[in-house]
Amino acid sequence: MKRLLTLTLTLLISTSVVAQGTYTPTAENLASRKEFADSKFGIFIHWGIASVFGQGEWYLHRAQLNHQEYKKAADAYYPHRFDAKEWVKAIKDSGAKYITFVSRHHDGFSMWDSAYTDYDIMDATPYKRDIIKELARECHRQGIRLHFYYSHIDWSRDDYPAPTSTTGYHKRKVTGKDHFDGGWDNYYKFMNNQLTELLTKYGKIGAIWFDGHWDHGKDKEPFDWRLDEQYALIHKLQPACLICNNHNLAALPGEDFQTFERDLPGENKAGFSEGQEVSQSLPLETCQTMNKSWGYVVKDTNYKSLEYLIRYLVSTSGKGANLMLNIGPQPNGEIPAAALERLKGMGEWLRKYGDTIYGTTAGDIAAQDWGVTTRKGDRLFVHIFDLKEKSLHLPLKCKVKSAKLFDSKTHVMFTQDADGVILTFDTVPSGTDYIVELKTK
Ligand code: FHN
Repeated sequence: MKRLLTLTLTLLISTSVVAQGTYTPTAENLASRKEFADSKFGIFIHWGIASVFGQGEWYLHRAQLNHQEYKKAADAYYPHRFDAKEWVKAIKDSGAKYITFVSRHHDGFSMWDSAYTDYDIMDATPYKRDIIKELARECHRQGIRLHFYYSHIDWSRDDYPAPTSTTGYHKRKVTGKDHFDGGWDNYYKFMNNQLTELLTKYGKIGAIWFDGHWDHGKDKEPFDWRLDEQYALIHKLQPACLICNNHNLAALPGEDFQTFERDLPGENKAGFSEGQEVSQSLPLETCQTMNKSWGYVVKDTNYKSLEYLIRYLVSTSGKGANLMLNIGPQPNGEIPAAALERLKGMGEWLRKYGDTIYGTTAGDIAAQDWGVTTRKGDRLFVHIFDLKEKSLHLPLKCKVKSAKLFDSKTHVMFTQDADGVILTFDTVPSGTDYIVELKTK
């Protein structure tokens, strides 16, 4: 019997893979992918009732709380300083081209007026303002793409298949239940109803960014998330809406770009991307925190320096990927001052040097100790972060026609042979990013 069940499950999963395998992106979707790939810089926003505790978005799980107790935070959530106009302006001024807003994280709280739950901003809080509606209106008005993060996990609902999941032990412990009540089918319908709301009530949405697939990565029987049907629904509602899933795997059929958590594509310093194959055809993205946390953590004032963040953005572009940098707003609705300062600094830098970042593809040379390269048509940008001498050898295969400093437009001396190009400077390059522009054949 068990074998028959396994066989049926395997068949079901492979059928869904075949169904997903037939996905052909529409022309609008391809145009949207191109716009996304060219944008290079986006902002991630982790915000919700968890911010009230100031302990990050995993607090419910990490502190082993009963979700009924945790839910009481909703009644204390009154972000009276939230101003969508100010948020969007600060983010636009940073040079970011898209915002990915957490519509519902693993705690299950919805940041919009959802007809499918009372555990949302309108019904469960005294604030009673549809945050997503206000944010969407401003994004559309100020002209910046809006993406939604949507959690596949739900630590509050009984119909989320928690028992077999990696994070589910907490729910079992707190509730004493080892089964789920409403059933997976019910939860799946709930998610699709919510996704339909997000894609029909708030205008054009640039992407849906899923998270939580990994929660069933270690199930004894492979878990079928029924992504094919869910992805098809999204593409039917908004064909240009891109789909991304932070599952730490190679991109699955139906997905339109691939994301990497806290790592550049192909690297695994943070430990989420082990063996994760890098797509050769889809746009790529790296998501990274500004301090060490996603959601607001009161004691985490450990922000990365502006210089570090600029170099990280440039290095991400050097890999042909976008950088999505995270902000965890405070419970009162303000973006922390340290984050605002960094947004301002990124904007100032991008207004001067954005031409070497936006619309570029990966450079010709893999990242080196001294820096990285980015390319736009016949222009190759050499971004020097750290060089100890006045000359730099570039193992280029292409022919260089001219070399000049991006800033001052002064010519840089160069020689070329079969091994590549040697640039010679008057002084040792210094600064956050010393950029040389090469015209190549
Ligand atoms: O569990 C989440 C975490 O809270 C956060 O949202 C990050 C963002 O990429 N994703 C998950 C961890 O992989």
